[in-house]
Amino acid sequence: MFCFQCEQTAKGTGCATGGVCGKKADTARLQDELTGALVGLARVADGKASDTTYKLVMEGLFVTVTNVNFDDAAIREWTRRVRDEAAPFGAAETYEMSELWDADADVRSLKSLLLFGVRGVAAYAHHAAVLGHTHEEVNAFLIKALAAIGEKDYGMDELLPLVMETGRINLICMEILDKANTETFGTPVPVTVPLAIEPGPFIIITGHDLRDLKALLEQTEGKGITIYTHGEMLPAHAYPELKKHAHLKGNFGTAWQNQQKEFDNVPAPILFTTNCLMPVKPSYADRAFTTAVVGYPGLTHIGEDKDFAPVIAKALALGGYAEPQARTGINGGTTVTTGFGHGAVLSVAGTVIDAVKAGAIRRFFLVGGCDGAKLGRNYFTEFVKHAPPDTVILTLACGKYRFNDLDIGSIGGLPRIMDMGQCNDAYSAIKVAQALAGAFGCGVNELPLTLVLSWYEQKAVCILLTLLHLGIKNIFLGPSLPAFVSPNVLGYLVENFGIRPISTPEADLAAVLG
Ligand code: FSO
Ligand code: SF4
Repeated sequence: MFCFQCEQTAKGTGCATGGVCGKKADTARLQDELTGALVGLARVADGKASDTTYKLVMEGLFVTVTNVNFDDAAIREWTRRVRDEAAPFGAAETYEMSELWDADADVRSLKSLLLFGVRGVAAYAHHAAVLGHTHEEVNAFLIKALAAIGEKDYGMDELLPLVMETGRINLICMEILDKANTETFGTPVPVTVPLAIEPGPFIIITGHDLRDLKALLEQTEGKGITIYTHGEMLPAHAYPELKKHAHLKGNFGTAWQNQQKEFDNVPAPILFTTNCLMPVKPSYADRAFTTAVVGYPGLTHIGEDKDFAPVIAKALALGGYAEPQARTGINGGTTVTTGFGHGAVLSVAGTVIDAVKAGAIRRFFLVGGCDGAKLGRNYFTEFVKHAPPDTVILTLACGKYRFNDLDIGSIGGLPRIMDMGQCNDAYSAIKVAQALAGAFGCGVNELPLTLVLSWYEQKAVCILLTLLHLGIKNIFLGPSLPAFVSPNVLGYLVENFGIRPISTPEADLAAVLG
């Protein structure tokens, strides 16, 4: 096997005998086969694809994102469906992924950026699609990008523009997902979310899919079951159409990499709607459920009918805790806040602008992105702790669990930590930055704003490409640089966008604040 698509890849170069994520060599080979089949489909379906083709492409790409699907049988079935879809378009040649992994360093780097980028885009497109929102340009680009991966003669000149275009397409994708979420569930409002668990049967729901949460809330209504969000599901508490369900009670646990420890010994089922799923321990395998593109051998999978009856039955059988459980976040806090999307932040834009003009807010830091297991990720906690009191921390995605239970005070009535939502809500950060730039009559790069990003998997790749597409410079990136960025490609990114690896919180803060 060969895989180097995520931040925790072995030795910072590539997983070759088994994944650090727990992916076995056979599964990696099947994922490559699926991707090769998608490339083959794209090469014959370009210009002829139907909605069924697009849906399959979206799912096929999403399935291979890190920590989504470890189920060989399910992956084989997707490959079969992709090949069947390709058949009527003509004889699809098989693309061997080894061609990509063995290619010249720069071609391999750019094709990887393209592939991993569209895997991320496909995940967001999938979330929008299940809410009825699709975009022709996004669909067509997924096909175009996959077809390009199969082009043997493509070099830097052809691939670099496609990599940059991935950022533009992902911006469209995040925009339609924002529209899908807000039109379906309302505009997020700031909320304080408890970390305690109430007595009685409960269900933990994790991942990014808000539609699944809505269905679960409806199916558990009046059954004496309470619902707790985990990981990237936390921002759900801020959406009016979700928070109106009184049994959506609070948030459980921290970021994805702690799940094996946190899900142990809990008298409740866990529903995985998307990544990040870690190899499931036997101690909770009988109460872990998957749905949509997520899969793990031996777990009960909830199908497209979204009938969560088995999850509900498990919750009732386990019964939950007899007594209330006080729980805290990583830093000892008992609550967290969320809901500071562009709707909420821009509704107080006047206050924000006045605070900047008066010097009460010296700088905004967007400290966002994925969490992960590496020790160096403590950087992000320390960065927030060391940020001076006249700075504001905007955050999003699962990396926030390092610091979102900290109370670092407020400025002029605005909390100093504002959670904008999931990783895809990077769109909110972009909207806010563009609105502030408009108000101050400057470009985004001239704003008192610094981006300090943590990456882990492929959705972070497409978000980074979007930020580059928007011309955003001097982004701090950590905890380490992607293994799939070749020295030449890194040189291009540094020269044109000033991307810099994180160093220490103290040094980076000093470099920005002087
Ligand atoms: Fe985190 Fe996992 Fe949302 Fe990722 S839960 S790491 S970038 O899937 O998608 O932030
Ligand atoms: Fe390794 Fe990451 Fe690939 Fe898993 S997803 S096999 S950890 S590079």
